[in-house]
Amino acid sequence: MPNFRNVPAFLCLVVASLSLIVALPVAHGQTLASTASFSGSVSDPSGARVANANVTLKSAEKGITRDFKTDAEGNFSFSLLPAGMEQAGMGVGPGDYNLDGHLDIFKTHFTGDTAGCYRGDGKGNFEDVTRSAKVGVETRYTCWGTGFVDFDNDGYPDVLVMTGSVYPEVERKLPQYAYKTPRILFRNLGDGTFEELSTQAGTGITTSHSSRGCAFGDFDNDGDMDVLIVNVNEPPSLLRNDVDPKQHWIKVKLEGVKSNRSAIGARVLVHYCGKKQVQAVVGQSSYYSCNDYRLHFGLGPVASVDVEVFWPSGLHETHSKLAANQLITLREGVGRVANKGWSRT
Ligand SMILES: [Ca+2]
Ligand SMILES: [Ca+2]
Ligand SMILES: [Ca+2]
Repeated sequence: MPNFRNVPAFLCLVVASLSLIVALPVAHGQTLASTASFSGSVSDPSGARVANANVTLKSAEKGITRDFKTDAEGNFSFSLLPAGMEQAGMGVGPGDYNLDGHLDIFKTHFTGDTAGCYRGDGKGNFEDVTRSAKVGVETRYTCWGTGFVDFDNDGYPDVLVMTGSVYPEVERKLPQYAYKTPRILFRNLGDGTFEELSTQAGTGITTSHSSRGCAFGDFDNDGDMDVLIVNVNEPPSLLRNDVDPKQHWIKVKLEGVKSNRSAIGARVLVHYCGKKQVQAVVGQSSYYSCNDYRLHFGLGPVASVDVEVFWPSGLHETHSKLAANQLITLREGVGRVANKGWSRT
């Protein structure tokens, strides 16, 4: 069970960073009229080494999610995600909630609507599994930053969602639409479904704020994922997560050589318990935020894992029997190198 507590937020300026919004006003001859980009996520769900950009746009009348696809020359075309659905997209995060090695997408929406969970098939196609994954139970809040992160290190990525109304004046007339609202935590049950944890995950979750972006990372390097949250007109929240230390984990940091040095665009596949989880190194995430570049995989009781790296250059490397509970730094074409800025042994 993850347990989040607020800690003094003086570190926030070190950790927090605003990142780009994917802005694609014209996509290869197709015009997007009356839209505004809120957040985006660029990844390569099909492994074809051409990126897809899942962009949440809010039009003048209705919010629409566009799934941009690129061809080998870098030209974009777009389609709705999934076809025909219109929702007020806010934040978006890629991850692999069902451990099939294919990137999935979690996307947040306005109050009165469900969040969206889209299961990828590894070929660039996504199926809306919001209902079957049981994340459609929560519709009370306007939702923003989000992501698939394994907060309890049981091996199954969970979901955390930031919330907060847009208009502070509304609650005076309509008290059911509070300006400050609690965070939402969905625990992955490992069978393709989630359960919402409301009061069980600590005061960092239950305390109300009007939050927007969030960045996931392990700021205290103790092997569990913490969260930095940006709030409107108040200090940020830095939530320290405390979980069962018996659960294992591994972190993978990539250094590109032929690829870009930050390895943005790379995919890492970790094999454990007969399953495989994929994560992508992305330049932006959630909502106006940027996560820790060290990819974190909860492993449950597993003591060692096999790791595959798909570099943006096209190089595919495999590293076998890596022990759990450590950071692994992998340099493209070289292999494992010494960690930098990591005191844990
Ligand atoms: Ca998946
Ligand atoms: Ca979990
Ligand atoms: Ca931590």
